[in-house]
Formats: sequence, structure tokens, C-alpha cells
Amino acid sequence: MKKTICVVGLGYIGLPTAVMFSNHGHIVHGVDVNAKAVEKLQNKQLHIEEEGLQERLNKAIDSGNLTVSTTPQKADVFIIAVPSPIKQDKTADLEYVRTATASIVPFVEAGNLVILESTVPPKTVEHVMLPELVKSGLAIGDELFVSHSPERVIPGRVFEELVSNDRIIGGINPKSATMTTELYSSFVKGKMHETDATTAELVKVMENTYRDVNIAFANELAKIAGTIGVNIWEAIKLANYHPRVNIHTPGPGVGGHCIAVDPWFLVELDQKNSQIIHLARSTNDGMPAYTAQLTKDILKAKGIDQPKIAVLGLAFKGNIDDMRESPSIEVIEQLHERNIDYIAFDPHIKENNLEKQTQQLEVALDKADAILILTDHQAFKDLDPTILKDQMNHSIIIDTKNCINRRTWEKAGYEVFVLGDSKN
Ligand code: SAJ
Repeated sequence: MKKTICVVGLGYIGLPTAVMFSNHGHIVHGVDVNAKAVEKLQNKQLHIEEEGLQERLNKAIDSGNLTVSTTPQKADVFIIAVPSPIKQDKTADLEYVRTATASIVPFVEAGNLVILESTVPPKTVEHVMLPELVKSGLAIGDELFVSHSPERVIPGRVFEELVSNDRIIGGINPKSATMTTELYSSFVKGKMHETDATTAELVKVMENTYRDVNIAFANELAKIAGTIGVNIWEAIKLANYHPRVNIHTPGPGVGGHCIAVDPWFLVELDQKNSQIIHLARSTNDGMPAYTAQLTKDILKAKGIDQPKIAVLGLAFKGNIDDMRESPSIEVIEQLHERNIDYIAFDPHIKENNLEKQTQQLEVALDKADAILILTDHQAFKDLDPTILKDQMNHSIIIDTKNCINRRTWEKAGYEVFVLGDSKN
């Protein structure tokens, strides 16, 4: 059934969600506090990069089903998809969720549904949202329905996963859950699993924490492999042939706005019982320093004392344009602390956010002593080593993601070093 939907927060999740509902026949109004982003969207220009988003946005706006502005308006359904970061002290910052909820209160009416998509610490719906929604004067659960349906999509494959992934639907009561399931069934082909709001909050945080702990394990194994002279990538691949083993991959750190953040929600809620989670976080946070030291050691062993390197990859993972919480930033700081000069290049980051960043690969490679790959962009996998070689001082490449073709680079005369592969 056709609904009017107001989506608050037009970022990596809110915008694709708004566009999807619009293109499935609903009348959607998107809201963002960022006036610049709103203006761009009104002109069908994107402020974020996501595969397939541009054509879907064009369609949504051209059909008249999607409008955007900086203020909410009346609707049948309100969807909140705003950031839920952590503060300096690693505790949750729920001000965006609170403010976004407060912003819709003047517009909600009896029979409306409010859905929170942002990933939040368990009990946020109960302790942060409901106290705001109650101010509408509506009876919560009888007149105003509320649920938490956490997004689960991976940047870069959002439109595929929005449709195919199963969804967790946590209602404050069964009616809220049923209404939410009905709404998402406009485009979701995966199963929808109904539960209560607090369980849904925990499930989402658990999913990302599982990944963080698993990656920390892989990073620890990579270091152990260094001690005993083994290629951890080969070892993990072989271990994963076991039907009940799924070890993740090591790397220069864990970035993004989810996996490096959500585990702290659990630590904050129960410090005493979240020791593995805490240690995993610290292990992953220590990987940029490990990467910088590895780089320094490799270059020192080659007799290069005042190195200048080309850092390739600033996005927090491959084929996306998002630098949020990217381990590359910390790697660069750690390189600087070790007196290693650098120029960074990332074909997906179109603005220079760093002092020593270039938009041209040739500039990054010019007179470089080594290439340090921090992100597994397809563009880096496709690099032709023979073209690049002449510009550099030394032919050394350090691959922290095990993403280049070692043979091709060696054939071109490069010395190849891979994080976690001490068979070098
Ligand atoms: N990483 C590793 N080793 C791995 C996997 C990832 O070092 O084996 C690193 C990546 O390089 C990156 C970081 O971890 O820096 C996170 O990347 P990711 O692709 O694992 O996850 P996100 O943050 O892009 O998306 C996650 C997803 N959650 C899970 O896979 C459980 C996504 O489904 C969620 O929607 C998203 O968090 C979210 O918004 O919570």
C-alpha cells in the first residue's frame, strides 16, 4: 500500500533508503540538516558515492515521488537514519538520534509509525527515543508505533543488499513490528525476523562486534605468522576450507563508522564482562602503528634511512569514497612519527583532505622509495607495475591487503612485501 514517508538523515543509509521507497511507489520526503547536501540533491547531484545511486536518485526525483528539504513534514511513517558515533572517551553520542526524534515530534499523528535505522546501544529506543516521542501527547504503542529496524547493508553494495538481506524488525510491541515488516516488504526480498526493539538493537551491535573480534584474531595471527615465518593469507585460506571455520582477514586496521565503533557500545554498557571485545578493539586500533613500523623496518633493512613513500588508499575499504575512521589516517600519523615522508593518493577520494595528498598517481610515485597499499581498491589491483617503475627511486611495494598480483610485480622487478606473509 502506498504510504507517505519522511526519512530523516540523507547519508549513506538514509538516502538509498529514501530512493528505494520512492522508486517502489511511496511518496517520500527526505530531510537533512546539511543545507548544502539538500541543495545538491534537489539538483540531482550526489554528496556521497554509491554504486547505482545516481540513476535511482534521478528516477525518484523525476517521478515526483521524492522531495528533499531541511525540515520534516507530516507523513504516515518516519524513518530515522542519522549518525550514532562515539565520543573521545569511547562512549556513545546519541545526540543526533535524540535531536532527529525531537524534530519529528511536531509532525507525528495518531496511527503513525516511527522507525529507527541507525545502529545504537541496546535500550536507546526505550531510553532516548520514547521520552521524546511521548511529548507528542500520543499513546506510545496504541496511537504511535515505534520500531528499530537496523540497516545491515555494506557500502558499495547497498542496493543489492537492501533487497536481498534478511532484516531484523524490533518493535516496541508486536503491532509496531508488523507495520514495519509490511512497509519494508515493498522491496525487501530477504526474510524479515520480528522481535522486540532491545533485542534488535543488541543483534545489530553483536553482528559488527563479531566481525571486529574475528578481524582482531586474524591480525593477531598475522603477527604470530611473522614470528614463525608463515604466510598467514595462505594459512587462513586453508583453515577456511573447514566447514565451520570463517577467519577474517588481517590488514592495516579497522575503519568505517560501524565495526570500529559499535563494540564500544557493549563495553560501555558492561565493562566488566566485555574483556574480549575490549581487547579486540585495542588489537585492531594497534594495527596502524604495526603497519608503520613494518614499513620502517623493511625500508631500514634496505638501507633507506630517509624514505619517502607513496601511500595508496585513504578510503577505509576498497572501492568506496568514505574516509570516516579510516585506518589510513592513523597509519600516516604513525609514519610521520617515524620520520617517514609520504604523499597519499586515492582515486575515490576526490578532495584533498590531507596536507600531502595528490589527485595524480604520478605525483605520489615521483621519486618514491616504496609504495604502501592500504586499501584494496580495484584500481590498485589493476595497476601496471611496468609503467610506474621508472618514476620511483626504489622498486619496493608493501601490500597490507594482499591484493596485488605478487608475480606480476616481481616480474616487473619489484620487491614485494605483504603484511602477514613473512615468507618474503
Ligand atoms: N576489515 C578487515 N578484515 C576483514 C574485513 C574487514 O580488516 O576481514 C576491515 C575493512 O578493511 C574496513 C573495516 O574492517 O576497514 C570494516 O569493513 P567491513 O566491510 O567489514 O564493514 P563496514 O563497516 O563497511 O560494514 C559493516 C557491515 N557489517 C557486517 O558485515 C557484520 C555492514 O553489513 C553493516 O551494515 C555496517 O557495518 C553498519 O553500518 O553497521
